[in-house]
Amino acid sequence: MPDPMVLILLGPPGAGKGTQALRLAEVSGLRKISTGDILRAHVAQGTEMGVRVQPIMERGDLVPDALILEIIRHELSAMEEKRAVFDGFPRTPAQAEAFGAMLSELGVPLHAVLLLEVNPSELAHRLLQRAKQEGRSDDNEITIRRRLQVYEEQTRPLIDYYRTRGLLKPVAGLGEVDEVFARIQEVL
Ligand code: B4P
Repeated sequence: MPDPMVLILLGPPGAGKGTQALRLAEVSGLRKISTGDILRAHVAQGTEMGVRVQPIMERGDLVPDALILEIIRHELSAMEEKRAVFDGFPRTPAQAEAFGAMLSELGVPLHAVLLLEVNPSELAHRLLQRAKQEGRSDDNEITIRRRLQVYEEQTRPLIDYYRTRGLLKPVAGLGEVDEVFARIQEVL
């Protein structure tokens, strides 16, 4: 069985985390775990959790840490081979701390944290484009502004958190999807 391995994709909304996580999963055989996708599936299915998180996501706020950690614990325990790329998780210092503890308990190393860097005007442009294509309910101007603010306040501290642990690998997120992916492969 291949060795356990975990990667994290960090970056503001619209930086390309979901897009690049999919690529990584395709070429490396890592499983893509996107907390955003899991939450949206709950909303679409109208589960108890979905009903609870829908208004939070539509405002552009973060879902409570306890709920997210419950999802992650469940995902990790269901995986036979602990090899995954996490897209959009962790997003707060509390999530990062708890995730670190979970991984140590399981003996799974955190290989790297890829930080996708994209300027705010390009982020807004991408999300508004996606709104036209996919009609995601949190891709509207007001919510996008809130999501970017939440990123600055709650998620940006993770950059230093992982940098001080020697795990942070910044990647320029501008350019074609293929170009960004090539940069990711280079830093890995
Ligand atoms: P997410 O689903 O994680 O949404 P996101 O941050 O907007 O990133 P996403 O992965 O979708 O977009 P991407 O950058 O790939 O979160 C949604 C909500 O769920 C959060 O607001 C929160 O409420 C909740 N949530 C999720 N995780 C949570 C957690 N851990 N804790 C608490 N709450 C949580 O791409 C954006 C667009 O750019 C796409 O249309 C893509 O096609 C395009 N794009 C990508 N790369 C490009 C490139 N190189 N050039 C041009 N366009 C590109």
